[in-house]
Amino acid sequence: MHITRRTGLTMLAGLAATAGGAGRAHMHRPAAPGGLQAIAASKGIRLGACFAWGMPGADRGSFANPAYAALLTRDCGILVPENELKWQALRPTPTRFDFARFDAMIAWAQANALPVRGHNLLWHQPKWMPRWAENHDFGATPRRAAEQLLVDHITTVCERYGTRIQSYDVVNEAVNPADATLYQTALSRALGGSTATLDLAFHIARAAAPHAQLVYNDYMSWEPGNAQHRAGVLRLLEGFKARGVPVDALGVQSHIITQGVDTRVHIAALEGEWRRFLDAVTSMGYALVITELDVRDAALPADIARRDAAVAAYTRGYLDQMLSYPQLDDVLLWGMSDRYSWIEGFEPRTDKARRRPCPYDRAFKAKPMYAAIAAALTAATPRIRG
Ligand code: 9MR
Repeated sequence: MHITRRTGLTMLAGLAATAGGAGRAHMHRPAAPGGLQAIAASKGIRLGACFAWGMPGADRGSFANPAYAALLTRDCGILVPENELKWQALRPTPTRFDFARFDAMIAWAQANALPVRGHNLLWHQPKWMPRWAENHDFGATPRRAAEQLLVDHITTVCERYGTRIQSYDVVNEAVNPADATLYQTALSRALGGSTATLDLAFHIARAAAPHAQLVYNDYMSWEPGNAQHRAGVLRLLEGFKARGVPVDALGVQSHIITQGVDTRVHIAALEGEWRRFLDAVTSMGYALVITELDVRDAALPADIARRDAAVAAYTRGYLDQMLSYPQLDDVLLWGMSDRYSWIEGFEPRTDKARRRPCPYDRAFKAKPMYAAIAAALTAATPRIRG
């Protein structure tokens, strides 16, 4: 089955979930001694992180910042662009693609034999689409025009990077946590609805990147308040199966939120429902990927030693749960250093203390969270690869 850029949904009708996907071909890079990836590799796991584009030497979480690059090459076996593959970054206009930044990132990763995940092919919320896409005139045949836009976008990206990208977040955050329904965008309205849009995105991705693992990525988590979100995601995953949509894995973002210093008590309270959710996901045949792990510490005291200890314990408890699933091979952090974490801007602490969500602090010194990740990897059962 080959989908050209001219192919629309009509031509995709009846398309079965084609073979392929779930490509687990790993690029083999000897892990740096003493880093997290060295431990992960001994278990058949990959540990990774997001990274950014930046001017050479700029103070950013970028490959071009030697201090950050050193953490990536020391601890990682896989990377993901934090922003540079999103529509907002790639698509300045309906007709143009701007690949310059991501090209530079993937070139650096390749030169260091680090595989890169693709994040993402469709962030299915109006506020995360480019402004032009939300105001787009889909013309006299809106459905055809919308299909064309989606086919063009996904095919262009997948064909450009070919087998250099082995795993894509095809659809990101389509479920509204408030009521478990799917968001609508201008694109999905023109295309005939959210379900048709998400299904089409996966079909196009499978056709354009048949080697790649295709992931639905979302932030439903284990803390209280996520029940609706989890239910919506389960319903979506069930629907994909029922309709034969080629989705290989659930991306569990894992922006986890500490509940207080008594981490043991909190984890004990959370793990039952969380396991029921993960059991439901994996029993449908989906693999799991931790795509964006970091820790929100608002519920913890400002005192750094106490805060770091609780963040570490919470991370360890979470990873122990997650790594007990043999369906989980890849664990990616949403940033290696507190210095560049998105959380500081998104959710500053009321006491103004700087957030500490990552394994390294602002001076690139390893924190207790680093040791917790190392310990969880050390304790993990080795993965058996076919
Ligand atoms: O960390 C990202 C931040 O720099 C961006 O401004 C933001 C909007 O593009 O996206 C952040 O990353 C998000 C990711 O793409 C999807 N899951 C939630 C992440 C944190 O908001």
